[in-house]
Amino acid sequence: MAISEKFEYPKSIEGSASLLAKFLNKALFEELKNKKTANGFDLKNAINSGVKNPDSGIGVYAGDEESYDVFAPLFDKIIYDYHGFSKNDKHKTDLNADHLDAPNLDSENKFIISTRIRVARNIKNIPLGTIISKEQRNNVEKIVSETLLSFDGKLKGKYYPLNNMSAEDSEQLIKAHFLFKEGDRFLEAAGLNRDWADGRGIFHNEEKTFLVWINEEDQLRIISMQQGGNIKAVFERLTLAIKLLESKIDFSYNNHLGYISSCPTNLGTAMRASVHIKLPKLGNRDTEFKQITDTYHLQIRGIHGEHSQSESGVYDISNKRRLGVTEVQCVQDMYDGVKALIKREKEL
Ligand code: ADP
Ligand code: ILO
Repeated sequence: MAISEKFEYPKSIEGSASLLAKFLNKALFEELKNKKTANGFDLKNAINSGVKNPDSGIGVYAGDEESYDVFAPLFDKIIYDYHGFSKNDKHKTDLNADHLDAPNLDSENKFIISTRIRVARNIKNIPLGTIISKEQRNNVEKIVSETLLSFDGKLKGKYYPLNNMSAEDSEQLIKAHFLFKEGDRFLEAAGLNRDWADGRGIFHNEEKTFLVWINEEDQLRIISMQQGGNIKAVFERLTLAIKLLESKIDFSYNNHLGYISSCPTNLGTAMRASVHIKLPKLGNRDTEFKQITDTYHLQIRGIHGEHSQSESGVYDISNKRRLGVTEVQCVQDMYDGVKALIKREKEL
């Protein structure tokens, strides 16, 4: 923004269905427009993605942990709307896989193609990707990749920096659902694509069942995935990796919001547990499909991630709630919902 340009209430969000548009009225805009965090993250940074993309569902991003305090009059409402979590609530965590009740739902592999569980993490006292500097981003890459390279056993793997990867290799990894693509227009407007592809990369073990994305939307996305529907095995591997990483790196966490993430939808557990599942019959019955997913707090995505379409009746089904529920509950939501979906698909 040129210095002389005035920061005014954004007209583009009028009529938008985003949570930003729902809650940022003119009075609130005036209250927040000159506020900044110690890292210099301001309201313009926070809302730019939703302003540039009025078709956003949410429309805001944070720049650091402090953003959630400084812009609380806006963020708290968005958080309440998305997670049903209010400003006096406390987050809780449970990474004990023994607390999960999840016998294999589909041992004949008729419905579930693959299972993936990821969590986001960001390092304490380093700005989030929206305003991180190039040096800080490179430092995150160094800290995380060196830590991961010390892992042994089934988590042992290699680090592949993106700026050193051929276009063919990255395309193949993206197509096979292992690697992230360059951020879309939502991430672009949030500042998350700056200096692409420097400082970004992927660590994975030989089997590609344990993967860590470095410096995508969050500084770390820790991922456990495998073919088929053994949800418990995927969760166990993930919790092992999280515990190891947490013993070596201090992540941004507080008792109210849990793990701090750049998008408020990822706060709390920062967990998305998903299956790619074949539901060709239910997929043709929009209302009924949505009724079941709503009952179990699930989200439906296409098979190439967020904002993509389903192909051949295959859907990405994942937990929607992440804050105010434990990690075990997130996975249990997904498991219970998938069980109900398979039951109904069989009946049809
Ligand atoms: P995130 O999980 O970080 O929110 P996306 O929705 O963009 O991000 O998904 C990232 C990648 O993970 C995409 O390639 C998507 O197809 C893949 N993916 C998600 N769930 C599964 C799954 N259960 N099995 C295989 N790939 C998956
Ligand atoms: N900013 C986008 C995406 C929000 C949720 N998804 C994430 C965390 N990638 C929007 O507001 O639609």
